[in-house]
Amino acid sequence: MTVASPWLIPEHVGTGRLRAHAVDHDDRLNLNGRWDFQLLPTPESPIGAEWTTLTVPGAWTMQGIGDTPIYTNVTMPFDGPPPRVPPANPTGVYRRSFELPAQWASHRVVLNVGAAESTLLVSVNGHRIGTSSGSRLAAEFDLTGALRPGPNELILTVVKWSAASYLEDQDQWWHGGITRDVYLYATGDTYIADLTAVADYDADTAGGSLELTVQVDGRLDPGHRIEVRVAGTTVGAEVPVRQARELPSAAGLPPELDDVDLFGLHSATIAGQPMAPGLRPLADALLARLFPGPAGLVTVRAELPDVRPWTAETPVRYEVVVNLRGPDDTIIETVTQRVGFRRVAISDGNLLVNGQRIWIHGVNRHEFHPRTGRTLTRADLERELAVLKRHNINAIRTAHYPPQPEFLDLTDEYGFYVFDEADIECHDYAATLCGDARYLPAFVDRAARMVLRDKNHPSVIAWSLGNESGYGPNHDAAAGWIRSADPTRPLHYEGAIARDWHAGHSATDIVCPMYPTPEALRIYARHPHTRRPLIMSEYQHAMGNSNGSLDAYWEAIRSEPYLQGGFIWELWDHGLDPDGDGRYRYGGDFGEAVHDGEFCIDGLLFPDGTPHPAMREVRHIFGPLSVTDTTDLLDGRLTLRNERTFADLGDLAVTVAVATEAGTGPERTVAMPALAPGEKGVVELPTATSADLIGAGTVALHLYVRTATDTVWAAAGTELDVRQVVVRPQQTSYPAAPSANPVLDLDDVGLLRHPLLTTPPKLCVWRAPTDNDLSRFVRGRLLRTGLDTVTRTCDQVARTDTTATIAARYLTAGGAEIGHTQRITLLDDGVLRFDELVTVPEKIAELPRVGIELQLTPGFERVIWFGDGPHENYPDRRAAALLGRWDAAVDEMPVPYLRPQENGGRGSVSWLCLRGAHQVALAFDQPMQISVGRNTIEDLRSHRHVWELPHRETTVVHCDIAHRGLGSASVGPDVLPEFRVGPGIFAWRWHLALGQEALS
Ligand code: IPT
Repeated sequence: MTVASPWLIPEHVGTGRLRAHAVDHDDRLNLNGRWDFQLLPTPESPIGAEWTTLTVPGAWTMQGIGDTPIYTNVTMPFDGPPPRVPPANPTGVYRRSFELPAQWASHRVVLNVGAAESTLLVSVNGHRIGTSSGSRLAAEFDLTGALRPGPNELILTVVKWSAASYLEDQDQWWHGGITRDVYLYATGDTYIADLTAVADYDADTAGGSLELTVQVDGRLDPGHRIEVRVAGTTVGAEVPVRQARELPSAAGLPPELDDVDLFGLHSATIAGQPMAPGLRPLADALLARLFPGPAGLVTVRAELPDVRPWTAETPVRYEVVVNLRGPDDTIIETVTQRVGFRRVAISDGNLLVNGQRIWIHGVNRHEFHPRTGRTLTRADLERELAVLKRHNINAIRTAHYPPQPEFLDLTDEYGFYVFDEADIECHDYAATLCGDARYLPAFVDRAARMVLRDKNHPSVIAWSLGNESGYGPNHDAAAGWIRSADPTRPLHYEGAIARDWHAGHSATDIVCPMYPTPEALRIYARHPHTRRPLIMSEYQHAMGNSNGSLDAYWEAIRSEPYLQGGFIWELWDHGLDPDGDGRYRYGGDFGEAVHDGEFCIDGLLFPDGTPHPAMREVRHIFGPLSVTDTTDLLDGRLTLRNERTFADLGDLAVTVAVATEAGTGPERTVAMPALAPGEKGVVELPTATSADLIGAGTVALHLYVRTATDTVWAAAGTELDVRQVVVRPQQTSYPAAPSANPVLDLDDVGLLRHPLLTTPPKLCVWRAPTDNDLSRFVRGRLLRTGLDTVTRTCDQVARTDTTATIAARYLTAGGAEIGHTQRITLLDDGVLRFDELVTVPEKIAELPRVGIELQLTPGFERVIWFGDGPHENYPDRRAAALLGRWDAAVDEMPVPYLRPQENGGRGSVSWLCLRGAHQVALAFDQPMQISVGRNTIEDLRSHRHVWELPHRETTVVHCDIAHRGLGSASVGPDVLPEFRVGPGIFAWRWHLALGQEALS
């Protein structure tokens, strides 16, 4: 049965499609590869004679066939209202032929199309087989009747725009085509159609139980049996052949029913071995007979007293082998299912796993690949999940649709808590579609098929109804379906609480707001109506140089009830690189008429998978252990706490090293006490380390936490965190070597002249706006001040041979005047001392920085600094930064955010040296925020992509007495008040040694 033009019909979800299920059939024929392809301008256009070829899976928009990607956030890429579909509607026709393997001759053959965007039509050998919509779930069709010996021709037609596109308005690229695997599988005419494994764990008794429901379909004869093996034990039960309605309603059962186990319960037996202790059929034979299940449905239950539980920290899984035996006892089919025993519950306002309140150290994760669009290999998934594990991330929201199936196999194996999200986002029509009954079938279909597919994954601990779709009856319908079908997991839906955090109970069990402030979390936690756990569905918008104050969120979360964490938005920068030339693109780069520019470049990972520096902060704040008491540090003792929920720290190796201004000393191993989850314990530092600590020049103790054993996600020795204890305040040292060129030379406007300077040390009050600075909430205050164009006027220069006092004014485009007095003194050793006095008037409410900028001639290649490092850090993102002496290439200092902006900062710097043929040293009497790079603020401001920046050999140095934090205001709160820079008087002293002989 097919429907004409299903892409036009909002009620359409599929025709001829098989029911979704959780069983994987191994007997497969892979149809991935090169397919014949043609792109039609509309679905109604006739198929032409010209075919090209295309790779399946893979979006056609990434394969140079003329239809290119479009990036929009909220806005639909075509005019509505729903269900209107634009007349120009790219339609891909995929064709290939296949022959059935000889051994499939009398088999039932099913086609699985993993994902097609957005409406799929299937025909085989000229027969119309069926249709499906929903771009992120597989569609399956029984092809058996349409197949023949020899070559068979399969045509998959994929219509890009449909009535269903309105439900797929996620903030990501619009692509077209088949983006997941395509394959055939075969079964016998009696087969296992589905499997539901509820593997429960009771933390009080430390026992597990398994309830396995097997749906057998096809020809059902008396005598078919299901046999289940788990944890070394086998349980068997007969498959009922009758429907419930066939049973007599009168008292008494016909004698033959005594032979039929209707629930598969009372005949549960242990095959071939004595019943294991604790494994017993939980049958009530009488009940089973009174309420028989439908034909083909077998439920087997077993209690397993000694299972080890599954958690994200201890992802222990067991293999369940299910055999379907024929009446003659031969095995017809074997299905293997991995299970993890665990219990998810909400109790007293806490989300519990195995009875414990857990932390959600989460990220939102889209399916993204810079070359294919969103088609990922298993190796891609492994790499991605390994990066997350290595950064102590333990939770993933599958924003905003169910992931490809293998992903959840890996999250089960690696250990993650997953919030599995239905493919529903009608953002542009959020106010209406959630209540539009024409879309009701699609809401329920998308939610139900996700649950049916993913119900057996221990990693999935909550179902999400989708994203940014308002809240209406269609949500409650989907919620009702899920609650009834799977009472073992809570529901998550942000729309239900968007207006009122205490509302929306029918659609969400978790209060899951987006982008609240840390303060709002505290208010919720203390509110008298609070009953539900709060897990932020999105926070910490990672766009560009961002993620300020992650620590402030976690201070609130760890100190208040009900708060359990959240999912950072988001994992990937969605920069596309169809040509593989490293020139990553964002919205507008494909000539889209309507687009949202760089807003898709908002991840913790660059498009190539390299972590942003913010990932260091993430890793640190989610780290497995903390230092809780340092009182006895100088006696060689520290108190550590195991920050995990389930596991001890036996899998970690801890070493310590002492940081001084001269560098970091040797690492020495710490003998760790056995610490149970949450437990504190005292560690004794190695004697030699204790001795170093009290030695001269010590500034900090660094504590390295690494894996001690190989895991699937990291080799032994992988660093998971570095903790720091600052031992004594930084001292300012003064550049030791004398300056080679001891003159104080000024130009006629009072600026220093020196052969190594291309730009003299000048006041700088501007930074290349970060994405957060450009947010509409911030830009008014920060950018409208006109600080980006200041004009310097030199009022007075008073000088002697060795001193100069320069009074200057900086007039902003906004009409405000900043006063700057610079007093330069040439010291006996040739070093220049600067005394700076900057007066920022009240008229300038906020500014990005106050500091000195200078630029050095070409030839400086290395930078050594003493301060926070080694990675980029800012005043509100420095929890993971380590005080020490760091050394890097100048070219490694900048961070290549795809849209150029302020970057590469390092805080708490007392001194830095730039080295090449010469050495230039700067030392500060107060710790400064610095940056060192090749490009000027104007370079960064005026280019749209990092790969367009001019290549320069000069070195630009900034040293700021005050520098604004980063915040996350591109979506979310601005920089917290304590990290903003406002008007006032700024006074500091620093030294500059220009042109020293290069030191080794
Ligand atoms: C939120 C969306 O859920 C997410 O998909 C993404 O668009 C994010 O914003 C911004 O990058 S919705 C917004 C109204 C907060």
